[in-house]
Amino acid sequence: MTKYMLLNGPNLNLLGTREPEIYGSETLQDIETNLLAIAKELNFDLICHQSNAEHELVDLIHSARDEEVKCIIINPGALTHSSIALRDALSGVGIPFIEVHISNIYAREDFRQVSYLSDIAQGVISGLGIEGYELALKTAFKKFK
Ligand code: CA2
Repeated sequence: MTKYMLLNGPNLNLLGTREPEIYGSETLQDIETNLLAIAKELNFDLICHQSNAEHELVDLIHSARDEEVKCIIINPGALTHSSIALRDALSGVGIPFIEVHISNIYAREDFRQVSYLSDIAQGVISGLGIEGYELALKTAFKKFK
């Protein structure tokens, strides 16, 4: 069965608990439940992980190659703006990935307007709220089988 991976980075486990004006009121569990329901309906596998640790995200990206994941949907959190390690991991495994941000990073602080990943991503979705994850997953299913 075709397999995809959803990765969420640092602090995204806090979704729904604080800053609802920026990130909405739904939890990461709500997001994952919704995406897993889509996976069931469309008959594909979805592996979901969140980690606050950069090295764990790197290891998960490496594991995606062993698992023959066809596309990674990743919200790298604040690591977007700093992590050469995540960039190297994603380019190293050579699996297409879609970068998702709940907020519009281009309408926020200057430091959030720099992504170390966007130029090697298949696409970037930023500012569409949690709908962005669904859009990314459905696009992955259409494009990468
Ligand atoms: O907009 C996004 O999805 C971000 O990737 C979220 C990151 C932020 O550092 C990026 O610049 C943009 C932060 C995630 C933190 O999420 C929280 C949720 C609720 C309460 C506190 C933090």
